Amino acid sequence: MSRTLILVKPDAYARGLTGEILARFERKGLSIVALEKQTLTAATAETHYAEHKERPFFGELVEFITSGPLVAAVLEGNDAVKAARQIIGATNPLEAATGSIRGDFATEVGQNLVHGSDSDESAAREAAIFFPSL
Ligand code: 3AN
Repeated sequence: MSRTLILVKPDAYARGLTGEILARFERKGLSIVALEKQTLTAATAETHYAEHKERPFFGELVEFITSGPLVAAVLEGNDAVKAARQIIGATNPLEAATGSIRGDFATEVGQNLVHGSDSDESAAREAAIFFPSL
């Protein structure tokens, strides 16, 4: 068993897709270990996205992720990072497979609904940002 950190980003929350998205992870076999609605400060967002600091879209990314409430969750299951990323789909929603969250519900890379950790190390680092007492 391993864990991953996912974010139902502000676009998904505003569109009322939180339940739909969480249900897909649960149906895959991932269970919810921690779950909380949060609104991020710029400082927290910059910490979370630290690896993208030099990317041209970093400012946009921070602005978007702090633009409204999101739902953070720690999920647990067999190879949780890989399982969650399969459910989420490719970064660009227009390249994401039909049946994935991004493939089914999004068209823009800047508003791609969900974040999922990309490794076990990232999952541990990110879970500590959103759930420091876990
Ligand atoms: P993923 O979320 O699929 O792991 P990353 O880690 O490459 O993708 O990118 C992190 C986030 O940065 C993406 N979820 C997306 O919101 C944003 N992003 C990535 N590439 C671009 C881009 N070319 N333009 C705007 N935003 C981007």
